[in-house]
Amino acid sequence: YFYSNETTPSWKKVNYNSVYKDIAGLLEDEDYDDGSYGPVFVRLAWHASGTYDKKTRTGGSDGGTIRHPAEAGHGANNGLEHARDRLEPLKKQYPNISYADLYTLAGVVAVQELGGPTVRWRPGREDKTEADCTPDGRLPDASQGADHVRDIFYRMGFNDQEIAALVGAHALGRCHTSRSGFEGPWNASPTSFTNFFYTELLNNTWVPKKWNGPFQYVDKQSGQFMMLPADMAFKKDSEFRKYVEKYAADQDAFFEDFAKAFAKLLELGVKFPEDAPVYEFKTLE
Ligand code: CCH
Repeated sequence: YFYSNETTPSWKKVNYNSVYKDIAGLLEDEDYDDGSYGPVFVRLAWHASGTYDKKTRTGGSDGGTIRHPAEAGHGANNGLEHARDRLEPLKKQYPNISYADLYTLAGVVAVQELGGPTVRWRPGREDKTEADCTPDGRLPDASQGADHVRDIFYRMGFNDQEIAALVGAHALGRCHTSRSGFEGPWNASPTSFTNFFYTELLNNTWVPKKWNGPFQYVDKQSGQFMMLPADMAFKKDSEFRKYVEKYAADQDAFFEDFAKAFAKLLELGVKFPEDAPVYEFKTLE
């Protein structure tokens, strides 16, 4: 490439609208889970970002360190290889995109293409080495309650309203015994981004699941849907519950607040280049 300007940073050489379309093309697969990689893409973007510690300004999506065995191997990240492996061909196709940008963008594409709100996103994260991986234990433990959830998310810099909005992502996907030990989807439409996490949480009677696995809840009526102990904290804790009731009653309010909190999550600790543009991608058909 005789004419390429060597000083152009690699993040500027990527057509992100094109990457968006290609990620969207990887979502559907009738042989995977409920037919979509979208939920596990959202979980990958969140776990890549949710290691942030505002005090030490370490962790977060910058660095793309979740791809390194030292971090990929944290128990909370079990199963995320399915998402990374699915995205790997795009890293080959667009060698100038950082893993950190690719993984966070995949979360944005999944939210939008599964029917959720538009999420503002910026490129410019840079990949780092295995030495930059965060220590284990920064992501939430699903068997715990409101105090633990607050400790984890306050450490990132979120407030109760933002935490309650973020957990609405549990409208998507399911738990896998082979990954977390827990089992089942949260509702009947795990490949659609909806406010059903809140409506199911409030409207069902949740009873302990009778099994040999870790303690979790199932809905009394059908036994098909699940809640984690940490999910149930959003019903029991009166401050969280205010927002659960609001989002259950008002899907637009949920979409607006989720979009803001999710965009913030994906940017925690990232030092963006000054000229990095903000994208608001158009959702495809
Ligand atoms: Fe989550 N989540 N999450 N979660 N999560 C799991 C699955 C998904 C917790 C625990 C679990 C967020 C917050 C929390 C998704 C998005 C978000 C699983 C099952 C556990 C356990 C993993 C498995 O077995 O495959 C806990 C605890 C918290 C907070 O306290 C936030 C925030 C987000 C995104 C904004 C998505 C999506 C899934 C489904 C993944 C899939 O593969 O279907």
